[in-house]
Amino acid sequence: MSVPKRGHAGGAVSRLIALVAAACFCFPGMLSGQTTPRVIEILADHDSRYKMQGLKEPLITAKAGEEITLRITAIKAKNRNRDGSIHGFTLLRAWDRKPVPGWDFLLKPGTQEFTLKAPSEPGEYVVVCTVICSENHEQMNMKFIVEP
Ligand SMILES: [Cu+2]
Repeated sequence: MSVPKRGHAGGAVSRLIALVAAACFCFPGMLSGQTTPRVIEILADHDSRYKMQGLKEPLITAKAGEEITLRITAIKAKNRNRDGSIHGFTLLRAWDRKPVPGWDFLLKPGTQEFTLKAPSEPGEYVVVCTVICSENHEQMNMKFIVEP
């Protein structure tokens, strides 16, 4: 009686599967082409200004459709909304002031994160505050450039 010897081949296959599984587990981004979204830190400050560390004028730059994480820290100016929001963060297309769907946030005191995709249309955008946070509310805005 001869028993078919499939042990070797089976072992090799299962070792390969284990290796691929380990690689997927350890480097999911490498295999799927994904990366962790870039984190962009923004301060929505008590003087009704957006600020970004190291920049004289705050400016967000992203590739069209790039996934980014906004980490926004909000500090109260003078006024808050009835719902407790102290600043807003709404993205408009600079050329026609149309809001970008999904890019409309009310900020509570403290730090909050939003992960989302940059607009797919390259061009100049503007972030505006939507809470009447102080008498300087109107100047609370910042540029957002979407690169092709
Ligand atoms: Cu504001």
